[in-house]
Amino acid sequence: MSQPIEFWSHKVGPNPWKNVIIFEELGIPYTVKYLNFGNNEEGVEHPDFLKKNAAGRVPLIHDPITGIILTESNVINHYLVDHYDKGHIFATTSEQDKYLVDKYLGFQSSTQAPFYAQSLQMKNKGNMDGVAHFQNLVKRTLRTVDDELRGKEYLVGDKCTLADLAFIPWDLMLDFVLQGDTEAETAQGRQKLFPNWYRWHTKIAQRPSVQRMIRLKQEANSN
Ligand SMILES: N[C@@H](CCC(=O)N[C@@H](CS)C(=O)NCC(=O)O)C(=O)O
Repeated sequence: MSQPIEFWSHKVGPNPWKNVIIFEELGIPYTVKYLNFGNNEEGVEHPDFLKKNAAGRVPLIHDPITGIILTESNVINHYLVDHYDKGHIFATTSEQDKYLVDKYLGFQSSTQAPFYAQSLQMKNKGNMDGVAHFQNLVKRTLRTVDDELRGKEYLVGDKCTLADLAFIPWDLMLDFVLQGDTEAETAQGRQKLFPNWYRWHTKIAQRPSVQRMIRLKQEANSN
């Protein structure tokens, strides 16, 4: 692959970092442009970027090899796997598993990401009732994943899939998302409440691609 994928991202927002994990897993070359949240020249709401994504959000990719332009982190990851997973690392072995991966990706983007994000938004606005409301929904999300993982190492089948990796960037922010929640604000608290989730999260977080993503995020934020 000679021409790198162009990737529009944000230094802190977790969604684009899901794609970085898959770039790293599959060794896909990419160039990154970090935007900020706002309508200035480098902002996601600047008219130039809104022409690329009317929703004014990152991630966005342009693959110069296929000409494909895409938004939505989970859709981008599907595209990357369809085109660049030559070793079939993420192939599922049955139709049931293929749709289960999509089920968890849907749950991640419709439930995990918005609840976690709203908990932080409420904190920024100083709305403590809102914080408590969304922190309860965050814990309900963790409870759901914990229940789904009972007796299982991974969410789908017997190997790591896109579903497992999609949860990681937001889950790595739980110390902030659940700050002030007496029972779940620490890793120890979460281990006690959600032991299946905790074991799975710890294992997935140790994958080299995830560790590399964590390092790249730290580097991006130290500049
Ligand atoms: N469902 C989308 C969510 C994208 C999203 O919310 N991105 C955040 C950064 S993590 C963003 O660009 N926010 C800018 C804004 O809402 O103004 C995805 O998974 O790609």
